[in-house]
Amino acid sequence: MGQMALIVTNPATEETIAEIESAGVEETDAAVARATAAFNGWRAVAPADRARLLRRLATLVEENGEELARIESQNVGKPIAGARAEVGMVAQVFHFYAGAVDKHYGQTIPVAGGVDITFREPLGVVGLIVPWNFPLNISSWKLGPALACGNTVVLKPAELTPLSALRLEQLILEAGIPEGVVNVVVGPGRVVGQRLVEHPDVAKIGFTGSTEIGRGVMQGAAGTIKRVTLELGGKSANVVFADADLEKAAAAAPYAVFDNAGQDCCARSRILVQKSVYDRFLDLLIEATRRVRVGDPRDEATEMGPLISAGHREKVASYVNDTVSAFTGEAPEGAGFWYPCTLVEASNDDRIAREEVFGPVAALIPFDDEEDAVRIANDTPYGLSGSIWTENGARALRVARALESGVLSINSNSSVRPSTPFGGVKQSGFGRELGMHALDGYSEIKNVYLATG
Ligand code: TXE
Repeated sequence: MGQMALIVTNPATEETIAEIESAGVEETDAAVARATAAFNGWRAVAPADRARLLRRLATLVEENGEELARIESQNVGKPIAGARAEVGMVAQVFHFYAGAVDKHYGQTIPVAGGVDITFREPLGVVGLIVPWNFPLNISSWKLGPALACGNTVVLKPAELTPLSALRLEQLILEAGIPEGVVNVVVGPGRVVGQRLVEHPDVAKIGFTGSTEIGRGVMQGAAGTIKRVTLELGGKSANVVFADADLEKAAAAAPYAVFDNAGQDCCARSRILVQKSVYDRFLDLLIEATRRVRVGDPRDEATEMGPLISAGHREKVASYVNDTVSAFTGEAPEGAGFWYPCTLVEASNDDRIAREEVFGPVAALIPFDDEEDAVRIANDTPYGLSGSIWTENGARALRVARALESGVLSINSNSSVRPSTPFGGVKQSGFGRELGMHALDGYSEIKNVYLATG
């Protein structure tokens, strides 16, 4: 039964931008029923035609890019320039999976007495549960491979940020993807999300969100032995060695944690710096952080907007309150959930260095040598991303091999590209999104033996 209206807010102004009827269990079941009914038709669409439909969707995302970027900027508080880049990636992701549809092959395996063939079969109806930090982007990372493999979908955006998914749903239909193949359901996680996790007709949950809720998703999925892919929290390290190009590393470091106001699972929120260059690096970092332009997300020059909500701002502040900040930047006053860029000197045992803050707050931690750096970087329950800054190529690769992390970049902050696998180890989750690897999470291998005897 439909529940009360869901109020959607612009976090930069605190104004209501939409009121949406919130779905409940009944609407979720209806969406699963529509997706179930559409499945046989969708899986039977010829691969080249499925590819063409995904390509048309990618083109529609490009053509409507400015509108989508504005929706995302207004609903999440993202600077408009960054929102445009994110929408650009969404189109690239759909282009990539359009190209992947007919390149995800089975095999023939040498056996005695016959022929053995593997097929890549779709799973059925998949439930996609998405957070509020990159609503459209993360939706596309899951939708692209799910649709390419021939699954049908129920997509649940975060209740704070449903607007871009609702617009995307219209574009999906406009692209000619049949009705029922993608169904967006807006409602509370503990109702709609929970129902998807437990629903007997949902074959898999693709989840991005907190480790805590991810744990519940995994438990809930056990009842029906659902497949799950979990992209969870992070506490990634940005490791700066004394032999790094310090100017370059310091100029990049703020954007590794203040992008999206730090509400990024890949945020390199622990900055590990070799002791011999610590003071110099700190000076450079403060200088670079001072230059981050915080303000109105509609302004083309803005680099950082507000946090998502008042409650989230309180949570972020609670991490900083009992520490001594090395630097606190400027943030607008008045309406909006603003929080300044903050640098804190810490030990890896401090709460601020152990838990995901999910705000523009970086903890600086000194280290002695390479061994010490690897030890500290790995001393966390998480393992999603990270950066290594050094001009020594052998060291870069040695440390990259030693770090417990699903994604790493050397002399860069970059974590995601449409064609390369993305995902975590340890309590950051499992399964890979993006690239050809994501297709494995949205298909099942069927083995068929034909006796030729
Ligand atoms: O995440 P939730 P929240 C982290 C980050 C942040 C914290 C809380 O530290 O501060 O999580 O954010 C749906 N069954 N990350 O509360 O609750 C929910 O509706 C099924 C890291 O927003 O995990 C939303 O669609 N689904 C992360 C999605 O789960 C449920 C991104 C994520 O919400 C559910 C976001 C339930 N019982 C937050 N309860 C990252 N790593 O990128 C909620 N949901």
